[in-house]
Amino acid sequence: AAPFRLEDYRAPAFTIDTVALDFQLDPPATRVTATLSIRANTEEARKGRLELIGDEIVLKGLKLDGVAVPASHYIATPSLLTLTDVPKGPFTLEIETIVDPAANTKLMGLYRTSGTYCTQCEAEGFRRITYFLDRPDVLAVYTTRLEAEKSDAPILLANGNPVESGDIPGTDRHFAIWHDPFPKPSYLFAMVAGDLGVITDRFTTMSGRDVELRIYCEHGKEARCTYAMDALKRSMKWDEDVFGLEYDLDIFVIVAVSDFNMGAMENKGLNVFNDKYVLADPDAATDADYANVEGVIAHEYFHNWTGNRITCRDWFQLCLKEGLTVFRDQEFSSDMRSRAVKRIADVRTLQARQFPEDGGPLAHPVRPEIYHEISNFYTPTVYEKGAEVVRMLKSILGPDDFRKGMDLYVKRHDGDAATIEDFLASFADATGVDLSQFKLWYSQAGTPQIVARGAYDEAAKSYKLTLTQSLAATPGQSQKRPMHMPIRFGLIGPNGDDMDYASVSGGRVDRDIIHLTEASQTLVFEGVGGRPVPSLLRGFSAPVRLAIDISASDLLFQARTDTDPFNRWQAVQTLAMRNLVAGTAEQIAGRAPKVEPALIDALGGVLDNDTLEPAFRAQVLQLPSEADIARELGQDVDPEAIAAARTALRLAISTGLGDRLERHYARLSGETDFHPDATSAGRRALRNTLLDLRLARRSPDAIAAALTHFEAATNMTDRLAALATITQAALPERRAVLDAFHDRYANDALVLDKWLTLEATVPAPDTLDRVKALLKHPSYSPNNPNRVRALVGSFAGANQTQFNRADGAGYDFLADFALDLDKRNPQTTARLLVSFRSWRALEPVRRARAEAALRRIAAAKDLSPDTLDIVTRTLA
Ligand code: DPP
Ligand code: ZN
Repeated sequence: AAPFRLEDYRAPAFTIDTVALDFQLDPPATRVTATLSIRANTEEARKGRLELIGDEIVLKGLKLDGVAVPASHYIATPSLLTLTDVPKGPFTLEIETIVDPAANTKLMGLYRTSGTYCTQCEAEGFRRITYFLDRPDVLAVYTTRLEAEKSDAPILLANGNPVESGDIPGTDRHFAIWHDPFPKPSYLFAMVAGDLGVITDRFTTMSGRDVELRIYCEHGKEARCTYAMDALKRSMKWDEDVFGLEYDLDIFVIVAVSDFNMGAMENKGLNVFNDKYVLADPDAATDADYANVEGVIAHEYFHNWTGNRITCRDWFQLCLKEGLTVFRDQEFSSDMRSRAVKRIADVRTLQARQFPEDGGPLAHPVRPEIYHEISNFYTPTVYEKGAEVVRMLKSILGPDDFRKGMDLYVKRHDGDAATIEDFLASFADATGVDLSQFKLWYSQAGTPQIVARGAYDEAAKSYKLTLTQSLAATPGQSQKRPMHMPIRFGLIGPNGDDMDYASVSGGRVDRDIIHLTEASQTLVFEGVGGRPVPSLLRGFSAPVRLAIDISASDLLFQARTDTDPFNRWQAVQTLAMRNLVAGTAEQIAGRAPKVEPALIDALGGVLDNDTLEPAFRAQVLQLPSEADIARELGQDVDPEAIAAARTALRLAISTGLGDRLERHYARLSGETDFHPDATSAGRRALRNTLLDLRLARRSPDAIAAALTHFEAATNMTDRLAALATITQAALPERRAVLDAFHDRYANDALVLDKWLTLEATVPAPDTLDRVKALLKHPSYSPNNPNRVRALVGSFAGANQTQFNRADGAGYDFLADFALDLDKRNPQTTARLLVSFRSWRALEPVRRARAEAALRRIAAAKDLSPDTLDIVTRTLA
């Protein structure tokens, strides 16, 4: 099929003002009647040809202005309804279709999950319910009527406010009518019907509007929804306080379901969530789970303005809502928790997920300009790099002007389907700042590299800093232009404080921001009192790779003194990465690894520094991952050598820090009550990190300590941390603890996902066989995306040595698995195959085996468009 291109965008020829939907719910045969009020927009449209999109649609009836349309006046295929003779003036079209929710394993459109009817329409699911102008720039007012058997679906929900409900006399059926007064695109439509438990609450908005809040879940799980409700109320308050944005309906509903392709969905007034981002209690959820629930609840709620009230003109603009909303949820979590620790965690995610995408065959701009299958563009680039671009905008403008731009954007575009041009124009017009060069961040793919060189002239008291930016070619883009990059910085003086300077030339510097705009710029700072240690890219102020010629002793100094906590963490990571890269080369050459003593000093200094918050110290003590090292190397990657180097360094650090690990661990012990707040979570994180580092020695006492930690744990965070430590060390004791864990949680699918993940990520040669065996385990379910991701997704995405086995068995397994799953759930299949994205960076033997597996998938008949697209681009 031909690709979609941004440059081909045309405004819709027809407008749909209102949509009335009637669902007669029945598991194998739900009857949907859609009544659309339509009018032509263009002269061309007034000629009478109307095309509505469908996907696997079974048409049962078609009426225009109440009269059946003659067969000679339309052509209906499962994917397209063409009417050849519609009126020039406004008209009403009534479309009757039959849907089989029970057979819908794609989980797009209307489907059943654990007996509940639910919908997922983003991006292109609505066309699986009825024929429609299924594109985000067609905004209509929806009224939804649901009718079902009372016993099958006592709860009937749709977008908007409830209007009416009641029994159908003489039957065991009932109905409910919902009306959403805000015009919206079809991707934001939702309905849910089922037998569900609920918790309720209320929120009074800043203008005094009383809003009813409800969270629905499976019966018996209500108590696990209270944290999500608390997070929702905090999100509503925060958006008022920070952005002045208020909720707009009488009711806000969240439904947790167990079968869901995405994390969650921001349908207007009726958010549908993957239950892993709603349910949390101390016995079943880790601190990370709590943080994710808080972040995703906030994210979907924030979409009510950035996504729903202002939506996207077309799917090329996906980052307009996603990048901005990720930025907003990151800021929310930073305000709720520790800003420094949140920033480190977000940058770790960005580097682990987005950098490899940007550096491989799937690289695409934050705003793509071409796609075959939009489902494959819900990517870390659109989301996480999209958020970084908004963050840079705020750094360039400053917080006050950023807020002015946001206010203007909302004022100007409320009710619109907008573009990135509209978004940037709001900021440019509100502040007078020229953002034309900045806009390149939306169109140029790839991670820029900045090379920094500094020189201090003692006699002249001047410091010269040369910054050079470059950007490698990416698919479809060979030539790149220099971008506008905000480089937050400080010049650290001998006593650890940032030094003042008298003047600077060679570029624009605002407060602590260098505006790098040229390919290369030399800034000369005059009146600098002593030789500075440059602290660049503070807070990771731009999503780039920074190469800086800085000595180990200066990094150690920076780790001790930098006023920017992010760069203190970064200094230690840089030291560790240098060790790990050198160590990998030594493994390959068969030489003994050498450990930089400055690294042990830096780690020990942070560990012992009680002025630093525990969560931050835990982040510093966690070394770069095997995947991080592979990315840093960039070519001829040998995952075994990397793993060996990392194990050796962990042993050296564990030995070097000695009994300080035990001492700090003991000091943090003794807490029994569980509180999910960030401070308590931070103490658990540090204690669990210390346990893990100690086990790097694999001594009998360290093993005993890990087993005791597992047995004595009073919450999931500690229990899972011990289990992860034991399994990651591939200790023989792992079998017994994994089995004990499984049996304890045998009826809790979300916890069993953690178990599946641990099983799949053991770095041992028998893991692949274990994964294959688990595919037949009763606790696994082949059609549930969470189970698939927990087992197969973790194996392919998080087990570097075993997925990348030199014999290619890991790749062959993923290919077989994907070819089978593709028949049932293409979206989840395509997502799994992203694990192949860095295949070209592997050493030659593995590279050849990965390529063979990819080519085998590509050659298969009847691939879904999703999978065909990913595999084709990965091989290109
Ligand atoms: N539901 C997904 C998200 O919120 C897609 N919009 O990111
Ligand atoms: Zn989103």
